[in-house]
Amino acid sequence: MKRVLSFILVLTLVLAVTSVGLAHWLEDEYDFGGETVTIVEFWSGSAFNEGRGAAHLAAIEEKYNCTIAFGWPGGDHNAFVQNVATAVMEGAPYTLFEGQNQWIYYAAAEGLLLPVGDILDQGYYDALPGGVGAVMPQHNAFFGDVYGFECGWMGGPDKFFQETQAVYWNKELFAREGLPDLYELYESGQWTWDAFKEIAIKATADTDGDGVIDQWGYTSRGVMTDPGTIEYFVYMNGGQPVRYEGGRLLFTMNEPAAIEALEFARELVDLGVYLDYGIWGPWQNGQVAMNINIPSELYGTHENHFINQVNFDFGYVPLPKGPRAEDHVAVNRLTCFGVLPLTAKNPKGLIALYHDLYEFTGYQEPFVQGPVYNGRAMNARSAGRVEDMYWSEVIGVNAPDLETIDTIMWFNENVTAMGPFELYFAVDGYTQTIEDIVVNGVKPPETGIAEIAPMIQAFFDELFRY
Ligand SMILES: [Ca+2]
Repeated sequence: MKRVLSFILVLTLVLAVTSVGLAHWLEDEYDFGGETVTIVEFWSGSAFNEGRGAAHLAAIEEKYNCTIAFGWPGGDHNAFVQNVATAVMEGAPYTLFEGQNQWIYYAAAEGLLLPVGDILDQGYYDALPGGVGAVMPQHNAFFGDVYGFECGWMGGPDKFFQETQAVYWNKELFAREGLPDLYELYESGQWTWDAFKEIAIKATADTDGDGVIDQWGYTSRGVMTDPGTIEYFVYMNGGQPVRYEGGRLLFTMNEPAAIEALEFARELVDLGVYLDYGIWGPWQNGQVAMNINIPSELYGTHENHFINQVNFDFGYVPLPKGPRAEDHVAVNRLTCFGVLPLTAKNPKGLIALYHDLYEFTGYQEPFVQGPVYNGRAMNARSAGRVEDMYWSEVIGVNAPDLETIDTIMWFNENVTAMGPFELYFAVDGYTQTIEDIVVNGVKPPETGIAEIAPMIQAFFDELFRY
């Protein structure tokens, strides 16, 4: 009996070793026959201009028998879609793009992208560092097809919650104005829109008596008409701005949770407790009680690393919940993926080359060098080290208190992807509608949304050939 068990054990071990030993297609050899492979990426290949980067580029060109050229994907969804469309029209066989998820939804809706669901097998996801492979399938699918493979820009252990918002709060201002501790409110289940509004009202003041308000309740990452600003409030209230139903993408800003969110935002503007563009100077000057913003502003490079450039104590608490919500939300608006135009040939080879190229650059020490704080981290397969560095050095060094770490860890475990809501920003009149409802207060939310909704739904239906 013992012998049989041992045999089974040995057999199991052999099988295990064999399955690991089988080369995944990422590790296969690919030959592009001397052709040009074009990588359209956010830094236009600047990592490979000189030194180690240039040497690495040359080695990859030799390994894959190709010449590598670089391009830039564009600064918004229009430019991105246009660039992908151009590649498709030219029949580009060896071009790949980095893009933001919201742009990718658009390009996918236009039928410009090659679905890669059959290619991104479990072995692919398993090969990605940290928890990225486990989370990615929730984010890279669109209307039942998979389009995105892992992309270095905006890669990092925080890849899927970098753009998740929460509330930075100025503890000293709160104490000075006799406002409650937001961590205590959150812990006791009282961190609600009512509490948020009440605090914002009490914090707003003319502190020097010159008749002009110089201290505000809150500011947000974007202005009211920017993608995401209003939508975060919709999610806070248990709603969604768009939803799939029976194969159709529905515009759902006319539903009660969303209408309430618009009403709430309008009320805050009306009360004068909200400040446009307050996330930098006014926050740093201590003139804003609450700053709805993203975690990566806490630990970015100097150009966007502004949240903790302050001389007061502050904290970071999840967003308050609206009256219809059962719980607090962590939703992520934005992340990035690599995609292939519909005309791509040898997709496995292109994806393997891409990962090979970004694996061993100077960005390998992403938290101490490179143009972005975590630039190419996710392509480094030394995942555990990167993840450890993220929590111990990036978050550990920059978090102002332990509760901030709790908030960011809560993101890490609970974040869900926002749907493709940014598509409706392409509809003429949408941002004006939000402006009229929230900023100018000249239209009730139901009226404004009822007027624009048919246009947006028709746009969706045409885009998706429903
Ligand atoms: Ca004043």
